[in-house]
Amino acid sequence: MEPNTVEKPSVTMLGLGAMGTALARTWLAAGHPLTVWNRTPARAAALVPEGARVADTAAQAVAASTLVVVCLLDDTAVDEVLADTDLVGRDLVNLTTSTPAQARARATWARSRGARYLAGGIMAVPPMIGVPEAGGYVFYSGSRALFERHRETLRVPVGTTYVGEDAGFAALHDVALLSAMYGMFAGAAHAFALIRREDIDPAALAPLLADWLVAMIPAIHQTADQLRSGDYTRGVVSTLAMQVAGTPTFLSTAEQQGVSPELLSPYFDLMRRRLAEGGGEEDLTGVIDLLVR
Ligand code: FVH
Repeated sequence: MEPNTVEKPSVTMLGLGAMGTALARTWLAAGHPLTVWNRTPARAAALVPEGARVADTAAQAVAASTLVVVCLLDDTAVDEVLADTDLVGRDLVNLTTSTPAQARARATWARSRGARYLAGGIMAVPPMIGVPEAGGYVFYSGSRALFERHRETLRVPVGTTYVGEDAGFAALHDVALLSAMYGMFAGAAHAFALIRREDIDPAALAPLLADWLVAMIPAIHQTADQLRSGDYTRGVVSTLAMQVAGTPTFLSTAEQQGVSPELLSPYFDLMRRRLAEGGGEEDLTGVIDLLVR
């Protein structure tokens, strides 16, 4: 068999924190020539045995490859690191967590500096990088042409999901999913608090809770279907009126168990407001309209 002599595209990686290092290692392992730079040089030096070339400055690192991947703490760090670099002709892929507004502003800024721009929102933690079965991925948005050009390289560390030309969409999808995650964690925190003072092993509740949350997942698709159709009664199984009638049971149980209702009450307040507006026969979807100002 002929040896594979096609050289993989070279990559520059700026930022070698926990995430940047994990990303860098996968490109090195896959045979991509990799130039790295990090504010604290020891983190870059640690990758030399794996084949990384270390640049002395961010500007030198940017000059080393057309594809420049940035994974820094925040947008302020991106400003500082890229300030004295020449981005003309570079394909800048920014995986730093940002707000949608920051991502859009950064895209405009990058284009004004002569770069093509792709924004990323990482849906993974470092141990998931380079482990396809872990299910992590990165949301990308901005230049579709740029995404297509580097798709093969970008998918080396973790999966890719392109969500549109608007550079803010990757951040928006990232924050939307993580916000839902925090809602789930809040619900689980309340559940564990309810049993905290009882002779119930949290480890016994955990699988029941996890299975229940998984069983409720189809409701998310039903919500989307109702939002698209504008008919919030479509397919409703448990009406808002019925669910509001049940809320005193939840609040009384919390009180009896000595648990603050502060995580549940705001959601119940919204349910009651929607009921008062006449949404009793609907699903819970009407709450979304109360949130959108
Ligand atoms: N780690 C995680 O679980 C999450 C998963 C989801 C995505 N996030 C985002 O990824 C970005 C980087 O996160 P990280 O885990 O690599 O973060 P750290 O390990 O804290 O490394 C931070 C790097 O940023 C450098 N840095 C910070 N400030 C500056 C600055 N002013 N100038 C230059 N570099 C700066 C820092 O350098 P050093 O401390 O090593 O010198 C690290 O390279 C982030 O947006 C997460 O939200 C990770």
